[in-house]
Amino acid sequence: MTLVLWGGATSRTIRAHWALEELGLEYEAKLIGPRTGETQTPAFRALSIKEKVPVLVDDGLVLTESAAIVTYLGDKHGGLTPPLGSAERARYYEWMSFILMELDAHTLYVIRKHRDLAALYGEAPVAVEAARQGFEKQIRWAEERLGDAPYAVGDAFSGADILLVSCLDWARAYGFTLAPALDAYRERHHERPAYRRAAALNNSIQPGA
Ligand SMILES: N[C@@H](CCC(=O)N[C@@H](CS)C(=O)NCC(=O)O)C(=O)O
Repeated sequence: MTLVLWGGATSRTIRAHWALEELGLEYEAKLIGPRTGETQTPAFRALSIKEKVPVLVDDGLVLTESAAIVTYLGDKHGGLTPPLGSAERARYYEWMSFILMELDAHTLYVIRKHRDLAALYGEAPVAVEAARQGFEKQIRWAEERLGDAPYAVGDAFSGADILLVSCLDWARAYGFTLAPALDAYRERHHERPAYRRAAALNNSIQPGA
């Protein structure tokens, strides 16, 4: 099969599964968890020495990074990404950068690494508290920008919605209280058939210890 997606069980891997499902693409799912040892096999390390999922293989192209995978698939197959050079595309990049940096890397992932995975990355209560406060502050921009709109960008579903919902779900799982409009937005997108198929597949394995 041309398209192969490696990875499952996490907030990052569901983004890639969801994009593939939204676009109706056939693909082979290699459902490996991030901490099962499966990202350290020679076969996987030959694809990515980051030892992280998701990884997409499309013929000769090996692509890491969930946002890059979602955007590449949208651009290639027509859907999930606004036209290059448009104002909507500028908003798309703005949302993607914000979500990756302010909701994912600097805040939720810090909590994950230094609280839940403290045995691996070290306990850092001060960093965890700063990350919690950082998330509370940054999520206000999403609240204000989204308002009651059904989609993050313009009047169409896009990759920005995939990333935003994945982080809102992650935040809820960590006990953050979201504004009612953000919760309603998240729940509406959970009704999408593509989300349901992606979630069933993604959550059919465990992330590992
Ligand atoms: N920025 C990357 C993050 C990927 C990432 O950290 N994946 C985690 C699972 S959510 C992983 O594979 N961790 C394994 C490890 O750190 O060894 C993306 O968005 O794809």
